[in-house]
Amino acid sequence: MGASDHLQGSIQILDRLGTRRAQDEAAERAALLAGLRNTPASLSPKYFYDELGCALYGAICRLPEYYPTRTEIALFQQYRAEIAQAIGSGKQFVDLGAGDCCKAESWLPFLAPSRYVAVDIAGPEITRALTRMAQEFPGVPMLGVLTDFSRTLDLDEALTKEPVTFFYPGSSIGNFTPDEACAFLRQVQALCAVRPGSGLLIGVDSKKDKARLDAAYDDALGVTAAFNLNVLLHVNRVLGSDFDVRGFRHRGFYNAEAGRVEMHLEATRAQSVCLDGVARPFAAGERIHTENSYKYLAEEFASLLCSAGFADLSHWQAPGPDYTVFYARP
Ligand code: AVI
Repeated sequence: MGASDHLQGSIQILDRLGTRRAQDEAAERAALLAGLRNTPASLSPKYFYDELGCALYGAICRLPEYYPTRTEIALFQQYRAEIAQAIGSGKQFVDLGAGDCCKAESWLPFLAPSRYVAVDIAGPEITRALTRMAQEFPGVPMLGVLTDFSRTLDLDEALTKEPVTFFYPGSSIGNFTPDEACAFLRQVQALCAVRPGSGLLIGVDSKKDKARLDAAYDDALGVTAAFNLNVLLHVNRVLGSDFDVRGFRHRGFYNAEAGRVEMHLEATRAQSVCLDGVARPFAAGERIHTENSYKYLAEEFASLLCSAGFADLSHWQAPGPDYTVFYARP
């Protein structure tokens, strides 16, 4: 274990984030500043997930308008036995973007994994969740890997040579551009290819009518608005900037031409924000692009998986088809 790794009871935590942050904190900061100074301004959606952001995302998943989570859960419940049979049991189970680990929890009794590896950028949340998981599944060794896998999936060291089931639910793949998604899937494929018997279980949201997608990302209670605006508080802590949350409003809508939902923060008035000692003026109506959420027809996503080197695909679909779950093998 490295200096930043530690044990908590039967749980091991590998803090790749701490190690990497120490190495290139300056580069992270420079990239964030450059994005905010650009016209149009943008930032990486990974800044959504501070403690409050994780809690707000948990609340989004319970909203009546936000159908992806409950649609995926229903799909998993309906086809659990069939999917579990396709995957097989006794493998390492790697939960990408594990969060509160709730999505993986229901799979453990069916897949009887040799170990559970929760990978996430959010440290406090993963430690809390693994403590709960360790009590629920005392026979399954638990490993938490704190890393930002939107850059590289450096998991080789954390995995044994045994087969792995990668689990990437919630259509989080949609938060990458299609090119980034392909590059990410290639990394997963490479980790699978050297461990025969491995595969990827992934959930993907479908293209659908604009009204449903608009509502899913701009809900009546304003939870998604709070989730989006909270990124400014997080950025203020990271950069020491002085964004005024009340000076921006949430925008979330489906861009059918681009096949993606876009989230932006729109300046409600002309204002100036101090970014690293330099004023960044925002005109009234000017936007910061905070997130893309790409939506895929099943055949589009199947072809993306094939481009990434996966050859053996099975899929299960929710009515509509609103949502698709794939199990992909090299
Ligand atoms: C995490 N990710 C899959 C969510 C999505 O739907 O793109 C994040 C989110 N953004 C707004 N609502 C939910």
